[in-house]
Amino acid sequence: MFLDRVKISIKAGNGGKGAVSFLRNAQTANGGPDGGDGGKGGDIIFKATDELNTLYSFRFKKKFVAENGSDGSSKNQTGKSGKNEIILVPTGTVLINPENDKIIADLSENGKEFRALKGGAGGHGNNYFKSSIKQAPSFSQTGETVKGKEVILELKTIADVGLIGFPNVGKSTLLSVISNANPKIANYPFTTIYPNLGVVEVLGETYVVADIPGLIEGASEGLGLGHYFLKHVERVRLLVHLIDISESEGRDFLNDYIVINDELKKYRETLKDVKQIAVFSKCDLIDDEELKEKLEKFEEKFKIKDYILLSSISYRGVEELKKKILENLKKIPKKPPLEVEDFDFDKKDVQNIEIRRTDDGSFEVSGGRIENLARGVIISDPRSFAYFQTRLKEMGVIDMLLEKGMKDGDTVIIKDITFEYTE
Ligand SMILES: Nc1nc2c(ncn2[C@@H]2O[C@H](COP(=O)(O)OP(=O)(O)OP(=O)(O)O)[C@@H](O)[C@H]2O)c(=O)[nH]1
Ligand SMILES: [Mg+2]
Repeated sequence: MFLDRVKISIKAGNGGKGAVSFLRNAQTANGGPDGGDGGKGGDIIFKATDELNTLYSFRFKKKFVAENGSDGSSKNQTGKSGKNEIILVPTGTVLINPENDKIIADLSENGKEFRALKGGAGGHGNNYFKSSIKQAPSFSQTGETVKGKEVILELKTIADVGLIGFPNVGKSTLLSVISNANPKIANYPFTTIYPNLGVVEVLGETYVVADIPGLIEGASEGLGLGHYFLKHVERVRLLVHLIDISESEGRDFLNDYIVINDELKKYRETLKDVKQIAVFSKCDLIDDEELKEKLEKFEEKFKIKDYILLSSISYRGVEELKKKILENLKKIPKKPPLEVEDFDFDKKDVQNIEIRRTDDGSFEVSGGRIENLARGVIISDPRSFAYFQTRLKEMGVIDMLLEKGMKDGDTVIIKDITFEYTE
């Protein structure tokens, strides 16, 4: 079973809580604060591998959560960091932000990694908060919590060459004779229902060929299977276009050539600029005289003299085609990875400080980091609260509130904390 587009949800680990602890041993009956920091949460990392060629496994597992950081403990021990969650995807997988359909990463090479989400920072233990005035802080900070996100995975096969043409023209048969692949072959249309990849070896060099399901008229608008799979030839450097010159299925071979090229162009304008090698398949089914006549018509109509006469049964033209593909590939530079949007899920969350005026005139502040900060406050502890206020100032939240018209005596609400602003 093949699957090449799927939406999954991912969440990095939360940071661990900092510890509140005081050193106590025989030498120091009442020692200083020694609560360690919480550990960092695990990251979400995508990694490309050639071992996979479909996103099928994501059909059953759609939720990925990295481990949370452990809480800090006494003796200044930092909590253990959460384990990263490494999600393996087939090489050629593209990550898309479902919010705007923009590409955020292109895992175009075996082993390439992309860190999609960063784990939350661990909270500081009370040791961190000791200063000349806070000699014995009895508070610590909770770890940063991170939000889950959704991401679309789309597989855009990476191959050097794409085999295209009507159904049943012999694409899979050709792939089976030139490469190590073993695709299904049968004498009916749409035998191939998902792309097959094969590695071709010729003159001591190799290249990768993708055989995609047959195209028909209207493929670019969704008819047949072709449209869905055209994305797998978007990235090839060379197209090998098979045309059944024996017309074994009763179509006109000249028209076949026009229809397929039209569909490519309709699907994506740039596909028409991809270099093509025209290959006449099933040459063994017609005699030389018929072949000659047909080739003349083709040359006359399209002004193309450069083509290959092929029979995957008698092997006519097979070696010639393999070499011709190699020659062409040498002249065409490798395609760079797709352009990606600069993207940082966490930043977006953290920087989004929102201030809302409630019905009774209070100021309600929300947003990633502020809420995290508020979680660590122990209201009953004046030192904890003072620290919170200092941080609000440092982060520019007080200025933002003043800009929004906050005055002496106004009420400010941040998560569970409500306080009155005094100048
Ligand atoms: N005589 C002859 N038959 C061929 C040749 N190549 C393929 N065939 C036959 O044509 C039929 C279709 O071949 P496939 O390779 O499955 O065709 P395809 O283009 O992959 O078809 P779809 O996957 O349906 O798009 C099979 O019965 C093959 O044996 C050839 O060169 N000569
Ligand atoms: Mg096939």
